[in-house]
Amino acid sequence: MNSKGKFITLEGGEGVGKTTNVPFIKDYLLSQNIPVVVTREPGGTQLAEKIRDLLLHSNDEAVTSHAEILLMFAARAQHLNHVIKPALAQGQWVLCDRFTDATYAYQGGGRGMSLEAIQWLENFVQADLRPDLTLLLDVPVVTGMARAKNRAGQLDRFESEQLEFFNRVRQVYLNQAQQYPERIKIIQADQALTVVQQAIVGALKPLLV
Ligand code: T5A
Repeated sequence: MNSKGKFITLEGGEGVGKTTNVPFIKDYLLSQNIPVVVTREPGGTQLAEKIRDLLLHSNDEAVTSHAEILLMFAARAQHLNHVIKPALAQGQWVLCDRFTDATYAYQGGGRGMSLEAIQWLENFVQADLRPDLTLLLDVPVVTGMARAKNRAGQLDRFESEQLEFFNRVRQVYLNQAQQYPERIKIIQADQALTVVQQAIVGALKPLLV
């Protein structure tokens, strides 16, 4: 019997509904008697959360694209070794709000960093660890941006980017889904929440057998 847990990631551009759906997915897995650890990137450990704060709210000094991507992977290395790998090894499932597909989309698509460089860092930091399932919540960029803007609070460093940036982010996500159709399932997220959640359950079910 394979006692290793499954690794599920949730991806998509701004305001697609990841945070909204995390508790729903957690409750669904618990209702199936599956122990689940919920976490997020960047973040998930004390040090990685400090890096998150630097990445999202550093406004005093321009953050270079190289510094940004290296900080993303530094946080990821901490998170993998202190949270994700131990949980999976104990047979727990891990539900992570964003992971390396976000680096391809934001740093690769958004910032224009080389996808080969990202792939190299992915292999360096993760070795062969990849998610078992990625739920890519997809909405038109204008819809996601409008949703994010309607939320209370200030926009962070990424949310303050322009439409073109998010179009490139979305395009790389869709390219990733085309490249890895077995792992990445696209969920049409510009529908009523109940419809979105039905689609999420449909994508989760094959993992439960
Ligand atoms: N990042 C991250 C990188 O650049 N590289 C990386 O490698 C990684 C890991 C992290 C930032 O870091 C960047 C990307 C991000 O910019 P974050 O907090 O994880 O930030 O991500 P955000 O996208 O900023 O999170 P948001 O909270 O903006 O988006 P969510 O979580 O997708 O959206 P959510 O659930 O808050 O929903 C937004 C609004 O829409 C409503 C909700 O009620 C909410 O008001 N909504 C719906 N409305 C109608 N119909 C539906 N079906 C709805 N679903 C949700």
